[in-house]
Amino acid sequence: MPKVIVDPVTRIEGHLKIEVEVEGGKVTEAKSSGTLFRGVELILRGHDPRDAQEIVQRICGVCPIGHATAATLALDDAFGIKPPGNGRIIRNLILGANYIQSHILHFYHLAALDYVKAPDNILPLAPRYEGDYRLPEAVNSAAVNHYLQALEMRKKAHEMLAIFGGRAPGQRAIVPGGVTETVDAQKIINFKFRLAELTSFIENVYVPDVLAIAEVYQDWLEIGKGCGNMLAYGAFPVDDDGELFFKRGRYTEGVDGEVDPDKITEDVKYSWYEDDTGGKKPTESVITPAPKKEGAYSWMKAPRYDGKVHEVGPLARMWVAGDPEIRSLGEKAFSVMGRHAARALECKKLAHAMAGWLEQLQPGEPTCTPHEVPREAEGVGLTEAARGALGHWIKIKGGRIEKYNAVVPTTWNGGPRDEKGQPGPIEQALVGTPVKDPNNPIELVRVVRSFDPCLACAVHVITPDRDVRKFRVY
Ligand code: NFE
Repeated sequence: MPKVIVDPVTRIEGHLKIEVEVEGGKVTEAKSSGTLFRGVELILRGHDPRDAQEIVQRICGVCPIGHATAATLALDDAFGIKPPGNGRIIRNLILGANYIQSHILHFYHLAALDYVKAPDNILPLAPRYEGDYRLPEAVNSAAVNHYLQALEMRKKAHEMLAIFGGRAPGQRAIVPGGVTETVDAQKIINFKFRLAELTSFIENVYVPDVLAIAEVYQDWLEIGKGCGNMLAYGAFPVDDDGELFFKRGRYTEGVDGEVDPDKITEDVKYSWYEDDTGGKKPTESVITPAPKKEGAYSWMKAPRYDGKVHEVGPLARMWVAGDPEIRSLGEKAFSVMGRHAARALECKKLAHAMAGWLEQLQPGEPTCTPHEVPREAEGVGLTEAARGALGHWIKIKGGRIEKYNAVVPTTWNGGPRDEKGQPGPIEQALVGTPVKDPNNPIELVRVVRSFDPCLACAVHVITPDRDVRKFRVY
């Protein structure tokens, strides 16, 4: 029974190792392993709580806004405050700009080269896995050109973010109570023309490219199903009562349901952390590293909802929102191509909504609610980073951070088995995947990359005594 190891999986963010058993040309067992430890929660201890939204942005350079948003929602909750309308909208626009940049990045610069045959002599488009490139020549060469155009588009998305965020990617505006930035007509116009250009790219290039690839690779609507359970915390509040543009909800064992944050747990039985008891609530979850723990194989934890495995991300968001285009695919949506389609269609939907939010800004009106830092408090911030459900939990004691925990999208999707032995979503999605040539396992990376994993979010610091292997870069 050949064992195939891909370590590290390239063209994702951070360091992920995939190990699978292949029998009869198909994967029979899979292990997903995060090979770094994050540790940012330990750094936060003892800090002024208002440092949280700054420090957590260092978790990841791709989704710092998701982390700043989750942190400020946790602080808003702990401080008992809400942002004024302008503050809420600017937070949405900054987060939305980051989504657009991130989704374009994922498709063109990380995933597309699994389907688009790039010229062998152009770096960084080569080297890559061989075989199974099926696009008609005209579609293929257009997609190669779009790879370069997409770099320009991402730059524009960063510029758009910086109009209200001060800079990108690590913005400086989002704070408890709202944002530090003010609103004026010039900023609205500067944002508006960049958003229009990005929307045109999304509608006329990104979505058509994804659909063209999906058309030719239709078999990938049947591969990489995963757990089939979907979870979204929801994001982008559209009014002061907390109505969300991306809905909160879940789909568990074929049934739609509501989300009760009390049912979120993290299991560390197969993770390199002290303690191997069952799922603990994020406020009680252990973050003390135990790199020599017997049986463990990942620095990622295994988050569960009501003890069950759930996938998070654009597919989960579009599915739980009942998006007609995604729901019309039926369970085929739970697939490699389903994830790419959901991400592109969500990007279009969000860009349109952002144009409307921009119109609601009130120049000269306040953007932040004044507040005091309490001596003792607890808070929870649930949002959606580009890659999925993101939660931050904070406990304040003596006016300082006593405990902090971030449960991130990639630990939901890429985490290991739990106490009951249930594999995580990526592990489940890999099982059954055909592998034609174990020396050239393009099928495995197609499955993994469809989830858009980010191990920087999940984990951070490498263990010094780990074996360093010889590897090929694809
Ligand atoms: Ni590092 Fe992240 C997003 C978060 S994924 S990219 O989106 O939160 O774990």
